[in-house]
Amino acid sequence: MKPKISVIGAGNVGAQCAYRLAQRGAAEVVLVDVVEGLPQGKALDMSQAGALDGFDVRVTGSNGYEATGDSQVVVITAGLARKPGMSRDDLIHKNAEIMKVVVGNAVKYSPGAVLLIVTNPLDVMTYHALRISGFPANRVLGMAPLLDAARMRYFIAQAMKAPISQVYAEVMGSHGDLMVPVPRLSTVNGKPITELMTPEQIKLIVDKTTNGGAEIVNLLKTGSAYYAPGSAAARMAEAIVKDEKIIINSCCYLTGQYGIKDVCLGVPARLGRNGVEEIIELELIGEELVKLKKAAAAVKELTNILLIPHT
Ligand code: TXD
Repeated sequence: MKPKISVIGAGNVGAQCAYRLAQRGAAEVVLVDVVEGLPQGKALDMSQAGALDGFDVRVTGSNGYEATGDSQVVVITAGLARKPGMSRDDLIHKNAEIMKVVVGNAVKYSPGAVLLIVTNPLDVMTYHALRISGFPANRVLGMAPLLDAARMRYFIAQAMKAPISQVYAEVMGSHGDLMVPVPRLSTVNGKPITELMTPEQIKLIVDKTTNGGAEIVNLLKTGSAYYAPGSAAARMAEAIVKDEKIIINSCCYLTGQYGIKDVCLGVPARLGRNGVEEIIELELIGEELVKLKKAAAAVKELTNILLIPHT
């Protein structure tokens, strides 16, 4: 029997995530949304695409949570997305309320699941979900650094005229202005971009990566990016259900790694059946570590608006 992955929020990101999961055949997929007919309609549409795309997994839609029972991973994309002029942080109170309802139901029906948070502001919502779920920290993580790294890989590939498959990008920190792209650890064919590009070129890549989401919001005008975000969430959910043990930068609860604790922040993590199975501590130097700590302090401040510390 295939494992089950539920995706809560059948909007742009949730639908793309569900569709990628179905295409990859990683798991049975359940799509949930408050809007009547929306998850059912999208699930039906995706299932019919199986005849064309060559997949045969069960995709169902529901407005309730019974169908999500015993999911191995619950991906949470429910919430509001940014519009032009809004920061991710503007979404905090509304999305925190939605998160409370969604996490409560996810925990009730799938007490053994790993929760993969996508809703913004990502680092704050991951912490919020961890706290309200009562789950151990390894079973609640967030998707953003993988997306941010995909964006940086794209910008590097473009600048270097290199195939994107040969580009690696290291991105840590928070999903927002205090993102921490690390050029020294980002490579083309294994060579650090600091040896391949000028400081000006690198600064441009870092700026474009940090503003990658805003650039798309400004173009779309009615919402935010969803193809790459949905694919990133699907990739992480797949790594977890397949117990891949691969390293994917994720938003994780830190307990002293990098000298940071009691905050959820983007760091490299080994993902497997138990969610975050190991947090990797890279040797950051100088400004890199300063920027990471600055991001941690900012996320903590924002998190404190909503919450009491997790114990
Ligand atoms: O890197 C990242 N983490 C992100 C995060 C990248 C892209 C988008 N990011 C955030 O994900 C974005 O800022 C939003 O907070 C979420 C979802 O973005 P999306 O673009 O999918 O938004 P939509 O299309 O508006 O979809 C949200 C859906 C919509 O269908 C609502 O009806 C539903 O969420 N929704 C709910 N579903 C279930 N239960 C409740 N309570 C609920 N409330 C709203």
